[in-house]
Amino acid sequence: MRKGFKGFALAAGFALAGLSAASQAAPQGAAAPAGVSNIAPTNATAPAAPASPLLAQDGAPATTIQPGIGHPVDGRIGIQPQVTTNGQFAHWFHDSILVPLIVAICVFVLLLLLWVVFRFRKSANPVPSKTSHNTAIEIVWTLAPVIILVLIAVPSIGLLQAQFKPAPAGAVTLKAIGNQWYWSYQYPDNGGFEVTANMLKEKDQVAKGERFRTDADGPRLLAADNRIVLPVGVPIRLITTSQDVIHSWAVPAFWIKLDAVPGRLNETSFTIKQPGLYFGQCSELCGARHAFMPIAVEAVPQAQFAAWVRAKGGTMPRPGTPSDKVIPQPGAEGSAAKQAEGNAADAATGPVENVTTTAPTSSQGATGNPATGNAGQ
Ligand SMILES: [Cu+2]
Repeated sequence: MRKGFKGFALAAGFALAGLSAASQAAPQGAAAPAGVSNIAPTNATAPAAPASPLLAQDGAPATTIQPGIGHPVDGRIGIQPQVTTNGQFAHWFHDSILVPLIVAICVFVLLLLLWVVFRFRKSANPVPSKTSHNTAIEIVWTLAPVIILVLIAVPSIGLLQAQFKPAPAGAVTLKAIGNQWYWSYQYPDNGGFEVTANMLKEKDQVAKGERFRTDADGPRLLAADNRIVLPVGVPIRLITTSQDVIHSWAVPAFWIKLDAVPGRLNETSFTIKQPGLYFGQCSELCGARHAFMPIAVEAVPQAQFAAWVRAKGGTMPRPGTPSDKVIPQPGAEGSAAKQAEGNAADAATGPVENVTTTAPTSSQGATGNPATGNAGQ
């Protein structure tokens, strides 16, 4: 709670500052909120980062929403367009194999029923047949479903296997930690910085001066104050765990839904094929605000990812070097809050790049909507 109040106080401060500044439509040059920095070295020395919702937390141009990709669409039926190999295969398997098969079987059974009902109705068939067995037809109606199921099982089990394939060497590790009711993220291979993502509330739900959702942030209930950034074309090792109850990290466009279980690490891997903005939600009933812990992922080219990592105070691992960073489990001695000291020490001794752009690691409170961008509107 204390953190929440602190966040609110900051928000109010920004609101006052914002009164004299400008609205979100203000041109480049408005004052940047504290804690926000640019990733582009060219902007590094410019103190004035525009406070716009079109910019990410670190001041970089946020990926904009692509129509129909990475988020649900009103009235659309079917699976979201997929941007991973497994997702594309599953999409094809569902649309081209399973649905036609199910429709064909349902139509066949329906026609059989209609024929039986009509042909053998009492008036047309007053004397019922005494036949009780027909070996040929019994073999057919046993074997046909077996063959269909075996044919489905082959690609199905292959897909299941692919979904649990361990990430290859050189993968970027993303650790997603479920909390009631928000997500926190760690990048263990990139210096271990943390990102906390809370849902952005609507304008009428926040106190004056607090940040609220705009269309640039994403759809209602899906927009998060901090998007996580992942590189395109690089395998991602997703590890999930939880601080309290079981959550589930799910992004439909990635074909990923992985339970986050307290005291346990679940792992899967995927490779995002196309840059964009992808939204998901916690998909395990986890309590009162289960519906309010969205996931927002920006998939960007590798160089941009590296710039974002550096802006967050992290480092890019050297090729072939395994991570030597040990991140304590949530709640353990030395976790998140106590990590700050260590990060400061790392920053002092580690490779120093873009010194002026190094941002503090993000670890705002669970309930704070930090004031950036549209405060005071
Ligand atoms: Cu949850």
